[in-house]
Amino acid sequence: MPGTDKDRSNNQALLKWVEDMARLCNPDQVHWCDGSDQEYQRLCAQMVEAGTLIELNQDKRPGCYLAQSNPSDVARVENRTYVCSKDEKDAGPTNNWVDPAEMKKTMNGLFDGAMRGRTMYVVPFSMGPLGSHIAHIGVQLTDSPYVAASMKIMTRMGQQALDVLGDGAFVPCMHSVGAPLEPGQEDVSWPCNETKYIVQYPEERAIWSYGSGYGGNALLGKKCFSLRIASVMARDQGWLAEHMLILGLENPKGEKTYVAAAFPSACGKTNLAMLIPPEGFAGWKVSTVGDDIAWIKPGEDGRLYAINPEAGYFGVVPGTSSKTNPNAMEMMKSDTMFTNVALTDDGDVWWEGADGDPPEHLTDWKGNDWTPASETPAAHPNARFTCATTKCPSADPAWDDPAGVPISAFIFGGRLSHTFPLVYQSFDWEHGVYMAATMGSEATAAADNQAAIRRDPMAMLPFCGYNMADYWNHWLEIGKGLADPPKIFRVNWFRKDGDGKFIWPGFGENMRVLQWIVERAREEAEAAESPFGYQPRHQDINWTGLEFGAGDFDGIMDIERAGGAEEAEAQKELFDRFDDRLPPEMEAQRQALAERLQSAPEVWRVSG
Ligand code: SAT
Ligand code: MN
Repeated sequence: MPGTDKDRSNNQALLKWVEDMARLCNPDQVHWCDGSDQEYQRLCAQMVEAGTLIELNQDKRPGCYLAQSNPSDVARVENRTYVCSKDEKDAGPTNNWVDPAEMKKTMNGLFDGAMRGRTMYVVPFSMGPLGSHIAHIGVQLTDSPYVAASMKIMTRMGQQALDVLGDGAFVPCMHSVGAPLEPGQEDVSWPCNETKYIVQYPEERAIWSYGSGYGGNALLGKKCFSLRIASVMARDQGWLAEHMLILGLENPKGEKTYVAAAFPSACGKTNLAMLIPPEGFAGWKVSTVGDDIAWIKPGEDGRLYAINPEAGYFGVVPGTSSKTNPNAMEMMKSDTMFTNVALTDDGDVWWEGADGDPPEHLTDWKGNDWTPASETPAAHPNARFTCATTKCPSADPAWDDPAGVPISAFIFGGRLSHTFPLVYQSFDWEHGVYMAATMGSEATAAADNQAAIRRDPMAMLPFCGYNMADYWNHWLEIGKGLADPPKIFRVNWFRKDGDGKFIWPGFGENMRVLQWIVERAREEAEAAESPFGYQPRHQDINWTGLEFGAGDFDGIMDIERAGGAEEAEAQKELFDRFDDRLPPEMEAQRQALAERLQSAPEVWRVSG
């Protein structure tokens, strides 16, 4: 019987599931992935043969490949993503919902025979360090060799995961590109289907994904498991599954502080996770535990401990250069899978925002000729690199520590051109949860200072696997149980001046803000009290190596009473969506902000 492999696992539930799914999907063969380097090499060679991968110039990019996806399959599809809880109210107003019984009928229909002519890969993986008490095991069944190979880079994948699993429970992750082959039918380089479904069943802790081979739609350990399903597990088990990077910051005295930070997409999370401090920060060291997801659990000492469930990066490539992210540039030199960047004539890769001038001629991500005169970008804006954490020059020594790292601060950031200061700290945990719940970004980077804010609570809008209001309540509950809760901060790198120009230089200079955050977390730095929270004064920030006077600082830190009041009012729209599920603490915090603003000066300035 295809699918039974007694040598690989004795887990009866797993063996039965693989057998049942093979019967449903009807693949030509079943391959249990062992996760070895040889297996990865074989998968890549086979994909080069099939035209899915281009082997890059091995002198310039050893161990690197390029995949060019179907132009209809280039990013996560949020409008095709479903949280199918039994009760629609449990999915909440921010998720797409379909009754699970109905969705299962649809899925069974779509998956029936979906893998004909293909191999079904059994991909066992651990999210988190093998055997960690914070980690969990998943098994993905997929008919995409690109996904199987990517999972080897992105997770602890293979036999070790089965060994840790033993006869325990795993999250079943079903995946098909939805492109069965009839006998004799020739394959295409990037099979996928116009019809796409990314389905989570939170009560069963199961995932079914159909029709896409790209990123978070297909690498099911990432957003589907580590955020949507894990957030539900975390709610039930008393921990947190968050869309956060994890950063280690060591001061010149050798004292290390770990922080976790949540930003919506396209706010430079990977760059911040690999930040190199500017000159003037001699003795400071920044290290990377993770760039996208954090699983965070209370420890016996009353602190929170975080692991990065992933083992690799799936980072946006366009815009990456020696200026914006030297560490990522270093990683991409070898052993990297690129997707949807452009190909140079000598078998190297190129993207918008790369170092130097664009070459005279390229093959763009769609396979067409491209020159600097072309009107379309050479690389897709969501082009990605997939690379193992072991290759990250700034990898923290504890990135794979099963115990996790202690978190001293949470940072929440949006992309906001007005109203919000560069940085401020919450008065306490409850106020911090409210600050995180109301975060957002402007829908467009409009210069007119009028753009509406798209709310993205905790940067979890597309990733929370249950009712967002219940999730806020879970955050409140977690805080109550902590003897030493992390301090909570909001940051905004994107404030603009009257001429529509960014005030803050960003990138490595964000280190100045991080230093203040670390010192606040360690109770070593001072602050002024504003209507929003605690804010640094000019003299509280390390300015070595940067000209940024007290006047400039006022411009990025001040709070206009009218703008603040408008914001407090606008937040009501968000809260009203949740009816009786909204924790009363959230509305009380909103009203308290409105009251503080009422008695504030027209413009509150940090310089007094
Ligand atoms: O495609 S992913 O979900 O992995 C990346 C992202 O959209 O944040
Ligand atoms: Mn992300």
